[in-house]
Amino acid sequence: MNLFSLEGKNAWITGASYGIGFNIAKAFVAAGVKNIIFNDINEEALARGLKNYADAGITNVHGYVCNVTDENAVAETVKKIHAEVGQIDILVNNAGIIKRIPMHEMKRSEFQAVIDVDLVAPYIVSAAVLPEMMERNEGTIINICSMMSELGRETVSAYAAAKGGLKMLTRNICSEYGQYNIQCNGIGPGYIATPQTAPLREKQPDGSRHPFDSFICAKTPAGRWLEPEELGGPAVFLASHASDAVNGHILYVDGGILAYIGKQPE
Ligand code: NAP
Ligand code: GCO
Repeated sequence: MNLFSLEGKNAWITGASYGIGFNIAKAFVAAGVKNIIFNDINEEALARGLKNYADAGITNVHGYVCNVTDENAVAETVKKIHAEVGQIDILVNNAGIIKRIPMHEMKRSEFQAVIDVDLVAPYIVSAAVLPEMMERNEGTIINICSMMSELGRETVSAYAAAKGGLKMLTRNICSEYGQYNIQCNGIGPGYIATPQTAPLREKQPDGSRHPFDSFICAKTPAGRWLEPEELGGPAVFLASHASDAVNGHILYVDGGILAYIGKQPE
């Protein structure tokens, strides 16, 4: 038996048109998943995602337009997935946003928007898939957390509040639904080179590196940003039978940031 096989499984990864979610999908396909299901916020984003999957040669993919903060849209999407694809064996709550604004300048609506996508949506989507998982007495939920589930920094108050909350939602889903043979774990990515972090890596007008770019390399033992592909292996582990006894755990995939005080300036 291949402990890491996902053969026969259907996996729904939210917001997986590109970035971390898309790369987790690619790793799931390599591990033999039967169907990848993903959603994005509108037709245009969905079409871009479908093209990315087609370009990667992935054909067992089902895309849906669904805003994960909209309870009715999520309920409709779950119904469609059950009818058109089948049971949802694995759910990855990946869709996320960030707003980098000093907290005292942030509007309540901006703070709320981040909380809605990064914390409330994982509750909405998990609550929508749990009943069927409970009926089958089997299921896996993976929540994409963050360094900001543990650490703060200037300008990301809403994001840190949401991702800290998501860590505890993960532990609570484990506590509440472990009795149904449901595992809920989190992945806490470090600093990953995706569109979300592109502004932090932008070259300065004089061609020099963005100060945050240098800062993150100094904070990461390997001295580099991580690539979204590097989240694939940990996600396969948490989705597969290899991790059946792992529950309520946040697996930090951070290249060692949380272990390291950082490199002193030269
Ligand atoms: P990304 O490149 O910005 O991708 C996020 C995806 O979520 C996009 O496809 C986006 O769709 C989708 N999305 C946003 N709001 C949505 C909504 N309401 N409904 C449906 N889909 C929605 O981000 P990423 O870097 O791959 O991040 C993925 C996850 O990892 C996020 O939860 C993020 O917070 C987390 N994370 C990222 C890093 C990092 O360094 N990059 C580190 C730790 C954690 P559109 O853009 O197409 O609208
Ligand atoms: C930031 C970043 C982060 C990361 C990530 C860290 O502005 O500090 O965007 O918050 O994206 O979640 O793990």
